[in-house]
Amino acid sequence: MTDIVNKTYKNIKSMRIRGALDIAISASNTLGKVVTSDAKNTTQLLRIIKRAGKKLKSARPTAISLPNAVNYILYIADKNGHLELDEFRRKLLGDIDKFIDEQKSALDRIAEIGSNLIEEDDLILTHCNSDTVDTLIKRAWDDGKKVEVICTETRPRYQGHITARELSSYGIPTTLIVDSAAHLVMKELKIDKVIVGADTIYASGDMINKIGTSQIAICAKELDIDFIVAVESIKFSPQSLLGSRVEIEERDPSEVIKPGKLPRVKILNPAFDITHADYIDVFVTEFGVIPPEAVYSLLREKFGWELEI
Ligand code: RI2
Repeated sequence: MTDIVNKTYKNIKSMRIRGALDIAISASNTLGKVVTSDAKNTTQLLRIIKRAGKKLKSARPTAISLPNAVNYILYIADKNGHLELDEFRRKLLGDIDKFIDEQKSALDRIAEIGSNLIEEDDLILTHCNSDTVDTLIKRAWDDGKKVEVICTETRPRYQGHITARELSSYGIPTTLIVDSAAHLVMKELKIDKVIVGADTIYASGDMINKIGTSQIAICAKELDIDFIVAVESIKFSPQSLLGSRVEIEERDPSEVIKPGKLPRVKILNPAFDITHADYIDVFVTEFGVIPPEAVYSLLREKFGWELEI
């Protein structure tokens, strides 16, 4: 069973599986498989599940959706630790399936709610690749809004190409720009809305997303363009209510430049940045559209279980 855990760990770490929601779902699926491992009794299985959860959480440090999903499953496992082995397995597998279904419906609900914010002929700029944003834009398109989308290429890993491919193959007029063209394009082409996904949201309403997001948010503020974040509540950080912060992932320099090409130059490769609440107009969540100031209450209401651990 450690094989499947190691495989998922490696896939998440290497970004073969990526996107804050997908890594949470993939870790949850993997824990579901771990639940079927051989074990003498519930106590032994609980130990195996906890070990797997710890390993999966360590795959990437920034998207809080990963530890949130794993912690939720470990919490349910602990709560049912008194059950006899077969019943424990049945209960946990049922709860994991339900949890995954809830995440998928959150995505659909966000698309439905977010589509109402989109107006006919909107020119939308997005950064990186967010499944949540893609789903929202496609939903608006299906609802008959003739939008156009500008995608930044998103150096160094070019996830903007994924967005561009995804939306253009859906029939949505799509343009790709280099990251550094964002301000000029936002100004000259008169972008109506910036819509991005997120990896982690703090109780303060600050949010973490792919590197480069914060400078786009600053440009949006200067140009008076709506800055919208499409995000499932699984990406909200309950620990931030107690002041905790996630680590900003620093990835390998080889993603930026071929090793040895600039031998005397240090390469920095931070994968995420923080956009302060002041630069965000609204979050579109599965519970509705909320301003950054409302994140605190939403966290207290929805993540009571997390603060109990
Ligand atoms: P969804 C991604 O991180 C991007 O930062 C993206 O905006 C965010 O996760 C949310 O993605 P990475 O895994 O959950 O590419 O909306 O580093 O797909």
